[in-house]
Amino acid sequence: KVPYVVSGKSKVAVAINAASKTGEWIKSKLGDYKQLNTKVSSQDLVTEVDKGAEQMIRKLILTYCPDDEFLGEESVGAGAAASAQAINAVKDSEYVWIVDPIDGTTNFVHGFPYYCVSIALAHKGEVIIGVIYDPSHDELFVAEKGKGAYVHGNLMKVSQEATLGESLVATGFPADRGESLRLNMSGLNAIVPKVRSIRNGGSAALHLAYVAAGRLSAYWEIGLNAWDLAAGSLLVTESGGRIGDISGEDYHLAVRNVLATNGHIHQELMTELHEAGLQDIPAQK
Ligand code: 2AM
Ligand code: CA
Ligand code: CA
Ligand code: CA
Repeated sequence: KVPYVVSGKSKVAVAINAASKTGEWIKSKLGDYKQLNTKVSSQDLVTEVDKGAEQMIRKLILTYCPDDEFLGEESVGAGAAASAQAINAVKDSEYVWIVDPIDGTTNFVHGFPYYCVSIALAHKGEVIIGVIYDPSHDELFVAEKGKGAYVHGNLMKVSQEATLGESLVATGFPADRGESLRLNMSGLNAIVPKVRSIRNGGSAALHLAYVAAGRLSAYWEIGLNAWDLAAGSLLVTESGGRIGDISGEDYHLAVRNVLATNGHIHQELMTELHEAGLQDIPAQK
């Protein structure tokens, strides 16, 4: 059974079908793959399912949109330099699909049900479609620029919390064990005592979808890539939230250090993070 297959050949229909079909296939491979490989460290995992899922999405999309460009995580070399170069090459493209076949591979590997397929379409550097599918919970998140963001067809709206004290926030721990981790721990130290509670689900894209759905008040993380953030960025803005670089810069495809909130607590959380040393984050290797 493949849920949410929609008819039509619009780009959003193509994205939805690719995300839901591939998500179901990924779920069917839980605990059933032969090889677990690491990229740059034992924290940086990749399986044959990540690669198979990316191939599946590429084929599903390019069959219907043969003139569009395609950027997938598993086709880019490891490390920040390779991903910066990959984004630079497509940021002015007419149409480019930016895809994370499994966001939350560590969760997938451990059977922790919090991972997703993330598919974005950017037009001349601006994200115009964002689709995220979470097969464990059978949740499909869809946003189109100017048309709102939906989960299960229901319009999403960010949460109303206006202070950190009443907020549930999320972060992620960087795979880079050097300065990025030290900075993140400094941020955690500062924020944990000020908020209602904190979560690390382990999927950047799902954290953004949860901010959009009003389930999280905010999310920040250091050292991410375009495929982690592109689809979720549109979910957040189309549901009334705010997303940008922790430094305060507006969101664009090359943002790596993300702060996404319901809007109301954006400034307060950003100020706290800056005071904790996250104002100018050095570039990762
Ligand atoms: P992934 O599962 O697609 O690799 C969790 O904190 C987030 O960090 C996830 O979105 C995860 O995406 C991403 N991530 C994991 N390893 C990473 C690495 N080595 N560099 C950058 N991001 C990473
Ligand atoms: Ca990865
Ligand atoms: Ca990812
Ligand atoms: Ca991935």
